[in-house]
Amino acid sequence: MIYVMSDLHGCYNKYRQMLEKIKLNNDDLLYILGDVVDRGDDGIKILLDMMHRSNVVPLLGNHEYMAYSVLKKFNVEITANNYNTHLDEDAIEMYESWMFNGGITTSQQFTKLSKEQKDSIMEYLSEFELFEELEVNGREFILVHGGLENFSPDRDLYDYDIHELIWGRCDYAREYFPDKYLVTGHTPTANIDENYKGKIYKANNHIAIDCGVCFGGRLGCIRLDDLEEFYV
Ligand SMILES: [Mn+2]
Repeated sequence: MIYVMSDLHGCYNKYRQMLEKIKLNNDDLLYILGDVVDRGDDGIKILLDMMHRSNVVPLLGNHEYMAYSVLKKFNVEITANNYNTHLDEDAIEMYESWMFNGGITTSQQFTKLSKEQKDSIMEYLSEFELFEELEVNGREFILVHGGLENFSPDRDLYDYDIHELIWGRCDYAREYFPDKYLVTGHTPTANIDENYKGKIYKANNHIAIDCGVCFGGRLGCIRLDDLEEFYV
């Protein structure tokens, strides 16, 4: 079976509860569409769990992108050679923007890790893909964190830049593909339509799965084989 969830935002307990609920086993595949870190307390703890599961496939969210960009810059030894040049204005701006977006919990947890754990987290984050195309049970799916900003039907998926894919949002009122489902996180479903508060949004060949767990909502998960929904 193939499952998809998104926007865990540090909610480790909800993540573990969902794995129990769907009874994830080694023959299953679980896609996590980004924003594992920030806001909630335990983003790093979730990453440390995910990276040891060969059947969990992570895609990049804007929060991993911010975390990775900043930590790459800050996770270096300051020496006599670089102390006055290492942190330029760009790095400080990136750090401030990450903190503004709830990065403090991730930053604090990262600091407490061993050198080996830090390196393995950085290596893991560097491998996150931007999107995935799948066919399951005769249905086609595109999985991406944010959306396909500046969408045009004849634009190739590889032509979207990283910001369009992870910061962009979908126009959920518009059907993008007549024959494919676009599965996204990033935009809490309550922001698409209040009636979908805490629920997976399915309309116009969109499947939006961020049910706002870190804002007191629920964690949603969808099984692509039969479009069954799960909540904790
Ligand atoms: Mn996001």
